[in-house]
Amino acid sequence: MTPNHAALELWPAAVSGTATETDLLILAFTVLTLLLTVPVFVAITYFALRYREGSEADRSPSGIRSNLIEISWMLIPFLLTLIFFVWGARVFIASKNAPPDAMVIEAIGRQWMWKFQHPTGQAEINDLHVPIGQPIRLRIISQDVIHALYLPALRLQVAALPDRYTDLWFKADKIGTYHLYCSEYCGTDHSVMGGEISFMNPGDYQDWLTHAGAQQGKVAAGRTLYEAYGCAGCHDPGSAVKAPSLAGLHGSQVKLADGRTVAADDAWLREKILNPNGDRLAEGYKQVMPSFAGRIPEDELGTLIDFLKSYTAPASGKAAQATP
Ligand code: HEC
Ligand SMILES: [Cu+2]
Repeated sequence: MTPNHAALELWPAAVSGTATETDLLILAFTVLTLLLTVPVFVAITYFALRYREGSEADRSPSGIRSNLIEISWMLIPFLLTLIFFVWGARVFIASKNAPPDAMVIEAIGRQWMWKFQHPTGQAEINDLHVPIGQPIRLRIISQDVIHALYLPALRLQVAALPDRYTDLWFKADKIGTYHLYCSEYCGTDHSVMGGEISFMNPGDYQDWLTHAGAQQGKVAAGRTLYEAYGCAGCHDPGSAVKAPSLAGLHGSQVKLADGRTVAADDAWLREKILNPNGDRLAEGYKQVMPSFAGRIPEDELGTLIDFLKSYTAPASGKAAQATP
């Protein structure tokens, strides 16, 4: 697909409701700013000419003293700009809270490329294909320095940080292909760290997925990693090491040896795997879990966490099975 961005555009295309609303917000705020400042500049010019040195203008005091005028010139612009505070805050908060049914795509920044991984396992470099009409959440992380994922057609930009997940979500409603960029200076080839995002009809997206290679699903791939890195050797029932079962762990509350209780979310799992012996020891267990920092690459870590997320409590007696 060739990108359908014109060489010279006055206003970049907007492909989601949020993007259109962001434009409207900026436009309306610009108009308000003009309404509030243009009269001031016109008045300054007028008075500068009318009362210039040597003019015959009447300079006797006008005698007008009105509290009403004083209060209203301050209060009305204040209230008008406050509307934009509320409006802007609403757009911002909505853009931070993905609907729970959003499809999650992994985005990993590294010097100097973006890697995207679809829930069904397909991965792509620099380009991203997504279906329209469906909420999509990008779970973003960096494997080295700070990057930022910038999607102008969606009016969204989020930093990609090492060691911490950030996210953004959108629901596109127009098909098309647009630029995506890294917008945080990240070294020599920062300027070429980018590609294209294609918004496709759901049917075309399915075709694309098939085309991109029907690979092992992410959960199944995660199970493979879970075994390959030896997690299963300690954590599965029947192991010689006394280690807690990880089935049903994601989303639960975990008791730590130091008495704290933490929520086992993506970020916490990630920290636990990379640095298990910091201050994250589980209550009633010994410090035997090795650190996997530097051993598991970022994309595999994401896959592993996806597996743990879907890893439910085992049926009684038999080994735990992940729901693919
Ligand atoms: C040598 C054995 C061993 C290996 C290998 C191991 N773990 Fe652990 N793990 C433990 C033990 C023991 C604990 C409990 C003590 C602690 O919190 O460190 C634990 C705790 C955890 C916890 C916290 C569980 C809770 O209830 O607090 C998570 C999550 C975890 N491991 C994930 C993994 C993953 C993922 C891997 C593979 C990449 C892995 N572990 C590899 C032994 C191991
Ligand atoms: Cu970058």
